Amino acid sequence: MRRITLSQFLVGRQHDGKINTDLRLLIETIARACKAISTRVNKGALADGLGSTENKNIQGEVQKKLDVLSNEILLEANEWGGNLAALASEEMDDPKPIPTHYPRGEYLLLFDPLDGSSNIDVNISVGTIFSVLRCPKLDNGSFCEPNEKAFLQPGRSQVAAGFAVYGPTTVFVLTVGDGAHGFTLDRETYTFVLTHPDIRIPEDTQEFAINVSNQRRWEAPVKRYIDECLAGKEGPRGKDFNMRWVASMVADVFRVLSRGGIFMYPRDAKNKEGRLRLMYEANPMSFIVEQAGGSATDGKTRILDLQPRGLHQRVAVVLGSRNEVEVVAGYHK
Ligand code: AFP
Repeated sequence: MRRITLSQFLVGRQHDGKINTDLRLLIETIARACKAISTRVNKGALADGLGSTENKNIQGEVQKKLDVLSNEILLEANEWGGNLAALASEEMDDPKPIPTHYPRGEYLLLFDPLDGSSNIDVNISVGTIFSVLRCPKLDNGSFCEPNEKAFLQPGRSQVAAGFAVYGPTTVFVLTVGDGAHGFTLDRETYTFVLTHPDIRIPEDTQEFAINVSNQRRWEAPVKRYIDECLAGKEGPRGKDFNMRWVASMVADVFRVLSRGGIFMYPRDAKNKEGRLRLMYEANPMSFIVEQAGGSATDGKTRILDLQPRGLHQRVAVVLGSRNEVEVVAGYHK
């Protein structure tokens, strides 16, 4: 049976009344930008795309050349479509309102243009993560000023979210609130084709993902959980566990979506708020994971229920196979 393309999938969702034309155009535009980023990432050292710039982003992290380029690709692709009020990015201190010489629309777009960029120079999978919110409206029905405050909505307000993982294949994973679906880039036709319809995360797992080098800094519930995984069959869990850690959230989350698992970046003595960013990493990934039947918490609270305080705030993340996330949440109680 012929597979359908991302465009056909989105037209279908529009016919079902799930999304409107503006949101369909927005997602198509983001996917087209991800194709352009994928092409640049795949060129690697051949295109002088590796290495770092001299400047740092608001996180105080040295910006890789491809971080900056990926951000520019997403900005240029999305500023003229007439469906956005503003954009926000890990690579930009403040939100960027759509320039006044372009029409504005009802959506707010947030993205991490190149997640896992510390892996770029060593040829390990990286990706792009995005989240779509509605711009709040004033009582008279006009849009609020699309400043930082307009973006500070809990993750459950997202209308769409997704990510592209640039790995052995480029896969675009999307949710518009009715399941999570994966589209593989067919490089012959240069179109995204539906290859992973209605992704379901197994409720149980024997595979955990965490950066164990932080172990001495973890809080007690995390220490207990990982110790029990390491104790294996002879320990309280009564089964052996395996470990994976790519240090690219997009790659680790795609693996969890594909075969189950639990992904953790907990808060610790060094990363007191956690390391991952709420608005454009944890929220979109949590939306996708929940739509695939998994769950996502900061240890105590469902991530999608967290009220953001700042555009670049960090958060602890425990997400994946529902029953395993429940074990960790139970230890935090
Ligand atoms: P970079 O984009 O700076 O490489 O960070 C990637 C990331 O935000 C996320 O994708 C990884 O899961 C996590 O950080 C890796 O953190 P560690 O380098 O501390 O393992």
